[in-house]
Amino acid sequence: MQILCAGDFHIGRRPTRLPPEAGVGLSAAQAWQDLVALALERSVDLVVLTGDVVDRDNRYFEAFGPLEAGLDALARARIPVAAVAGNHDYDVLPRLAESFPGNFHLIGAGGRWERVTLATKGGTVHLDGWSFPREHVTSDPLAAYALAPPREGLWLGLLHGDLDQPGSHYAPLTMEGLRQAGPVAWLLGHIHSPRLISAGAGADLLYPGSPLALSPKEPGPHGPWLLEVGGDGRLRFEHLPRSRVRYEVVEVDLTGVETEEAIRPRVAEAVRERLEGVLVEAGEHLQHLLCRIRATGRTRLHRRVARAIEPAVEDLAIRRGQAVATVESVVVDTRPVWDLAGLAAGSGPPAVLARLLLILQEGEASPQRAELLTEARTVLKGLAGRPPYGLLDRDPAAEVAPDDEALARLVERQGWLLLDELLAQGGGGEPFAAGEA
Ligand SMILES: [Mn+2]
Repeated sequence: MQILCAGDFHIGRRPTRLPPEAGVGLSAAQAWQDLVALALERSVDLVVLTGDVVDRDNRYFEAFGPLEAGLDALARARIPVAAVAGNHDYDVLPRLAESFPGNFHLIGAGGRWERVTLATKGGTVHLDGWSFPREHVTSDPLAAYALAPPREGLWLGLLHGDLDQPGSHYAPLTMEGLRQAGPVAWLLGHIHSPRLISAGAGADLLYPGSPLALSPKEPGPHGPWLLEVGGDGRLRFEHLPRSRVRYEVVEVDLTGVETEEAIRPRVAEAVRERLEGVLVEAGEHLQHLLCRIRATGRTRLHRRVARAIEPAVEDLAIRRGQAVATVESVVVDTRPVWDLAGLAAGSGPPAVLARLLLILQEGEASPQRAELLTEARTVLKGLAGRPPYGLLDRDPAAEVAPDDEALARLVERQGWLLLDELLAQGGGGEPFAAGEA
């Protein structure tokens, strides 16, 4: 048995931050049409929709035509559709169900648990579902769930709600409650980032996520899921990353960049690399990759990066086949390069720190450097395991016995960070800043 599952289309919406010249077909309505085409192509046994298929703000204008056309095509191919309503389409989906009696099953209308049993060509499936009766629901719908286990066939739960957010106004659910309720898997809606929770005992939980990526807050792959029931009766989940739009955070290390003109090629290279990587996964389905650039590294341009980088990359467009990658926004997280020699000649804590950093830059033969590292090693040993320094354990360079080079890198990095702090507190350290013409 093959089940195609998706939710949170929000038909009526377009992905945010797309440039105005972005291609047509980058809409939630198109993502629905793509899902229908895929269901027909694979000749699946069932399509499951987990709510918020239609966006509340735009519900009648864009949604009805494509939804009716798609449901009509699925009905003609005898592929049933089961759905629960979410907080956005609690009023639209029941009306749609009336137009498609027999093939479109809205389960649990009005917030009452209901079981729909379907005899598909791949076998019998029982779907226990609950639909939003109104926009806000502040209690866990599972509290009223009391359907008895079916005698045979696949047993699935279908629900729209917020997971492990106790104060949520959108049907707060608990992982424990769902996993112990009875069905072998819960197909969920509301959270737009795809998430499969499938370990240990208890039901599998799947948030299929929105099949079209809609916001930079949901980076990474998006697309429908294919559920397959194997011979052993267990479910297998396959994510199909078919979203035409994708958001990615791309880190660009500006270390060594000395001029404003050198920023753009550095960003372009990183964007090109990411586009090629994403295309390996998404293939011909990807049309637009929107990159959030996070500029990092230590550069003499530090204080000019924020001003220079956005105009330098706003019209950047890297093309590969049908796909284009552009920059959606920039976060600057670079650090300055300080003039260590100038600082070391001064006085106070920054001078002491600058002298230490200069010693660290000396070669391995330097006795001063060796002495410093021995001292650092002793201090580090004393710190390891003490609660406030637990984070140090996460640093691969801070393992129990780092070698001299790893230790030098660790001390140097911490030294630079401390120097940034000291100079920022002391009024910015303007007189010491190097290369800030
Ligand atoms: Mn929702």
